[in-house]
Amino acid sequence: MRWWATDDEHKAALSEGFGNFYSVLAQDIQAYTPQGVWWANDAQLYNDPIESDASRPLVSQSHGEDHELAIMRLLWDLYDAGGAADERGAAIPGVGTYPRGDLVTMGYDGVYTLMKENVIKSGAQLWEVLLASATVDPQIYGQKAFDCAALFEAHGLAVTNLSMTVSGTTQNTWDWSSPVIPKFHWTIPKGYSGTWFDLYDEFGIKFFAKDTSGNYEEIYDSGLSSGTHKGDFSVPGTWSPPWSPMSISWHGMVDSQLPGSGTKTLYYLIYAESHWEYTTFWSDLREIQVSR
Ligand SMILES: [Ca+2]
Ligand SMILES: [Ca+2]
Repeated sequence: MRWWATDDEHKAALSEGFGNFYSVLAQDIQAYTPQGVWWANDAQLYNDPIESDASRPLVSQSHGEDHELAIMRLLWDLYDAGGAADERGAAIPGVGTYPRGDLVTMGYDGVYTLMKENVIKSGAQLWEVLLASATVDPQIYGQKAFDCAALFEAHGLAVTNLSMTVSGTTQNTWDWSSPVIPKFHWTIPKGYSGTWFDLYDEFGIKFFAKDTSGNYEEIYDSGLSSGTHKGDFSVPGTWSPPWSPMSISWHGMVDSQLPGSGTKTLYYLIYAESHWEYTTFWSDLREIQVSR
């Protein structure tokens, strides 16, 4: 959690989740079958990261960076081979299933070296290090940045359920002839510390276009906002705050990418932070098509 948890709690969750990661790693290496030891939670620690138990949906059980199981699952997914079908997202008709599957495979050496050499003490620090490692140039990011962001979203450390609507209809296309500027929606992850509450209260949106190298160039950043009106973000207590860019911003961005007729693929994500702290977490990218 970001809002009420302290730095010490983030650090405790990180160290506990790191330890749990080793537990399930050992079970996996030994092809261990959970013994169902009463109250020992061995089945839980085994099944969750191994992703073999559909009754334990990973997404809904993770509660931000002070949740040791969320950290464990995150480290596990950084480690394991994964694949597009590994991890579950929410299917939005006509848009796709997001966050995308687990597409990161760092292996044991990769995860251990990452944690040790960067002296990682919190989920936020883990994200910052991973993002930095995928930053090609200022505002240009490699695919790895978003593959990692997909895992942070899957495990409850970033906003989720992103969608774009035009006149109330969810879609991933927009045409220049439309008089309506899209709105963007998302779900704020909930922390769990005896009660449920929103983890974040400040949000921003970034747009990207893919360059010829396959990297993503940032083409628009709204900046963080905690307001409640059009053009702003975060309606406290509201499950899915809508946001719509100002017309001049939206048209300017599309025009810069698509000055003539045609179709262009753009990408966006929502980033979030708590005003109590200042680390932002990125969601996975969503893809939209603009035409003119
Ligand atoms: Ca993986
Ligand atoms: Ca995985």
